[in-house]
Amino acid sequence: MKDQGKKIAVLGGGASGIAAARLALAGGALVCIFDTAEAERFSDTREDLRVVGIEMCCGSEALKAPVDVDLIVVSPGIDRETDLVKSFLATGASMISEIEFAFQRDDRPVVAITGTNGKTTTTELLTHLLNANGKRAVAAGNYGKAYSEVALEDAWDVVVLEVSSFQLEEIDRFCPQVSVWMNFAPDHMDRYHSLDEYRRAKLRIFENQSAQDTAIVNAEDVPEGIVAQTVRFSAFGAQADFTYEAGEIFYHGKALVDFTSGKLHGRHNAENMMAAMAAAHAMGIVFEDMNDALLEYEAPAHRCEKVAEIDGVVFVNDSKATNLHALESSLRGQDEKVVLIVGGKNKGLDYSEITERVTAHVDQVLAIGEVADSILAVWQDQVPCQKADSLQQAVESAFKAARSGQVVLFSPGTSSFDMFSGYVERGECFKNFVKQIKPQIGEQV
Ligand code: UMA
Repeated sequence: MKDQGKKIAVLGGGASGIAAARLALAGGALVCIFDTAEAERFSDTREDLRVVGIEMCCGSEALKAPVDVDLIVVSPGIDRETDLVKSFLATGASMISEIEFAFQRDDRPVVAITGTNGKTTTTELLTHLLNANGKRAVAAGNYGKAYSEVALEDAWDVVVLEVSSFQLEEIDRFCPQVSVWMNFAPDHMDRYHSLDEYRRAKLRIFENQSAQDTAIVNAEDVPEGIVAQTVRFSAFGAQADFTYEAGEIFYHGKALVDFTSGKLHGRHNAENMMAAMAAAHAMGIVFEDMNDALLEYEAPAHRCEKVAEIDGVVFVNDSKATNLHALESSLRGQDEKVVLIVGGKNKGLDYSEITERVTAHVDQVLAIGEVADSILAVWQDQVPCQKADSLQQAVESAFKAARSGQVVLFSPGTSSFDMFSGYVERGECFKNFVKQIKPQIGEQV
């Protein structure tokens, strides 16, 4: 057994920490989880863990690192500057991230996907494509199960990992057979000192790949220094192996799939599809066998999800867009100008940052929530704007304002906590209000 007799300290008692502890235990290690939250939070799990032989040390006790630790496994949400990490590093033991720990204990091929936006859709779609073609694939990592949990399961041939910058920070030998770089935009600035530091963490996805491996990258942002064979994609006109034109996806000039007859919406989703196709291809699936699986795949709920078409007006629910970058990326993905429903909690965001995008892609704005007045103040001189008192009123007004063939896009660009418990409830309400619309000419589909 790989970890026989080793003393392994797992930092963090969340999903990844518990999974790593179980994996360490299965390898014969003596395991203890250290978590600075108070013990009461773990009253349910702690006893279950103790019964199988995993100890847990909580609260201020967790900061007293034992001197004889052989290996530290850190959860992604805990950064190097916390007291917990500092006290363990002071023991001199080496520290790796949970995904590194799982990678060293699981020899199945890994496809890893990173990026600021689109990684969950790409992870899901690729997993679906592989499964539809007889490869038993599982989605894990930052999305789905923790990698360490999957490493204990026999049911899989391929692991499709969504990976965050946090998970990549403490890797060592982690080497995906296929790495995917969706895009990059500012995020997590509460953890990083600079944008460059955040980007460098993400770029580690490529650092152990060799020329036998594949790197699938957005042609608008090709990172330097990649050693793996590079495949590029772009739905926005950049020179690439995978391209998009008039609703179709092309590979080296050959049409592969009619994107518009599928269930995804927007060019950014066309890029997610290209990345998934490129990764499946690198894993040995031929393009001819992908079509059905690509067209039947539905977007995860609340991420540019096509909800209904009423009298030719298409309603798209993008309630997951809780920041301006997500809103901007949804707008950029639209082929024609949309009617936009936007707004929610006032997080102090500067809506003027995306005015240019709004004027290029929006015919009419309906602003809701706490932030509605600030949105009107910023955009109303550039594009017709109206305030709605509720989401239901906004949906009704948007339907009146939209032409047949036009999209009503609900992409709030901020969080929902002024009106809803979260983006899921907000998206469900949007869908219900759309259902209540009475068609004037055609049937709802
Ligand atoms: N903790 C301490 N001391 C500290 C800080 C935290 O003990 O100083 C403890 C907390 O008390 C808590 C534990 O650490 O009990 C939480 O660890 P964690 O934040 O790593 O959470 P997990 O439950 O293990 O979830 C993590 C990922 N979370 C983060 O990266 C923040 C999950 O991604 C991931 O799905 C899961 O591992 C399984 O691999 C979530 C996420 O929000 C979805 N990711 C970020 C994002 O997508 O933006 C990156």
